[in-house]
Amino acid sequence: SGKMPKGHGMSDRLLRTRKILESVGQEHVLGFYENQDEVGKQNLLDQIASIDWSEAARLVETHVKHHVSFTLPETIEPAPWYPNVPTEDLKEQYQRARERGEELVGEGKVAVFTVAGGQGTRLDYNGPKGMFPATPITGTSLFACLAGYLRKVQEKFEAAVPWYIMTSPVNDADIRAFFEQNQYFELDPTMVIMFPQQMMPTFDATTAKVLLEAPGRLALSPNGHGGSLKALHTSGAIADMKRRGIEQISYTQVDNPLVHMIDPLFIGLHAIDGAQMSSKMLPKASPNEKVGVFCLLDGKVSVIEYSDLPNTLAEQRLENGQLRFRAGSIAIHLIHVDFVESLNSRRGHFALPFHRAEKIVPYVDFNSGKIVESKAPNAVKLEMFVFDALPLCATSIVYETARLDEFAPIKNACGADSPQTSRALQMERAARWLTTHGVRVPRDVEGKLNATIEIRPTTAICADDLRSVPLPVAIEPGGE
Ligand code: UD2
Repeated sequence: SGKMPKGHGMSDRLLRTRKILESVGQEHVLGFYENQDEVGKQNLLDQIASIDWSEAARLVETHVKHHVSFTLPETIEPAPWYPNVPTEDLKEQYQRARERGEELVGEGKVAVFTVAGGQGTRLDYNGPKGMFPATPITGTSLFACLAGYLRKVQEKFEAAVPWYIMTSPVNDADIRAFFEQNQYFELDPTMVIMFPQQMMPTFDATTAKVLLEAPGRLALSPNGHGGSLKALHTSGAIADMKRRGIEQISYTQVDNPLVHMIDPLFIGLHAIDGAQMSSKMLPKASPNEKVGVFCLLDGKVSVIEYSDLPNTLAEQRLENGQLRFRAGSIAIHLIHVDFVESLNSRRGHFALPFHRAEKIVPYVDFNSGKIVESKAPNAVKLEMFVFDALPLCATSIVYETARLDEFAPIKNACGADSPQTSRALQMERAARWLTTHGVRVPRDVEGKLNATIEIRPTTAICADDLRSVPLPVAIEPGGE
């Protein structure tokens, strides 16, 4: 008689949720719902509500129950690129491009964008990767390196350059707190815009059921860096860019302390050619280096993952001994704001495809409620890759950069692409910059650096910036 039963809103919500889950055959995720306390119940329903279940159901059919096999098209050619050092006939074009790039940055039409939503599992670091101490002397974090770079850019170009950062629901709060604690590294907080990417459920590889990581919690993981092109739109970041008059997005990863977040030449080449999305490449160090390769597939610039590139092609050499397919992707892109919009406004679902990865994921047994640790890959994770947007472009250019100048990623706890290799590369670049200004840098007989060197990005983001800095005649051997 007019009186609502207690918890009515909640049970209503539960009913609605159950209905949605039943329609996609995933209602088992509510199996331990009643065992949760009120907060636990709420959290589980929130988590379920954050998932696009019709997309999940579609992907179960195409990617979980079946393997989508990658088939190389008939014609595969290396993609052409603009060389790092311009040939005679390109010199004038490069000059114009650099000027155009500087103009666009100066007019405040370029934003920088860092993808930082990954889980960084290979680094074995307890926290968001951007908080990892990266530099050799001061142990400055990756985020602080990037922030320092940006401050220097704003100072040099006397321009406002907003910084968009994609987090994930897993690390968003930690990253925001880190920026707060550090007063946004002296950046204007209204110019640093963070937004989380979407999560995807993890599926049981044999039953295609969504896994639980705890009785009251789904096993979710970020939907890949390709999810950034969706999250830019759904988060309102693109609308925010338009309000600020941004035209181009300079996309880089959080893991590379040497990255040039703003590169006027690259920006100009991309803008003058009217490209929608462009990329930087590095010549691969060896046929089996684990980076994707820029190819022309049916005439479209595309990245073929290293695992998909047949050995016979990976090892092909030109007459001069160089690898034929050597343009390695280092995940640096320029993206036109309108292109992101177009990817999100195509009819049907978001334009990028998903990739399937089989992983070992601990999960809750649906009968016992106990955690099971599998020894072999038991789960399917689904991710989108940002470079899958390249073949959707009408025009896309590739520009070659120099390895020593901007690639020192931190990915693994040890071995290749580790904090140790990154620090060594950071010091090599600093040493090279100092040498160009006549500073003597100590090296042992094998040419190995015999000093620890660090140049803050707020001091210099290119060798030229050191011109106005008082420099020593020589660095002490063994010194800092
Ligand atoms: C990527 C490229 C590789 C090469 C290399 C250069 C793929 C599959 N491979 O390898 O070809 O270009 O980078 O460094 O892309 N991230 C998110 N959300 C996610 C997943 C990742 O924001 O859901 C971010 C992550 O925080 C990091 C970046 O994307 O900044 C790279 O992610 P990764 O470690 O998965 O890519 P990786 O190193 O396998």
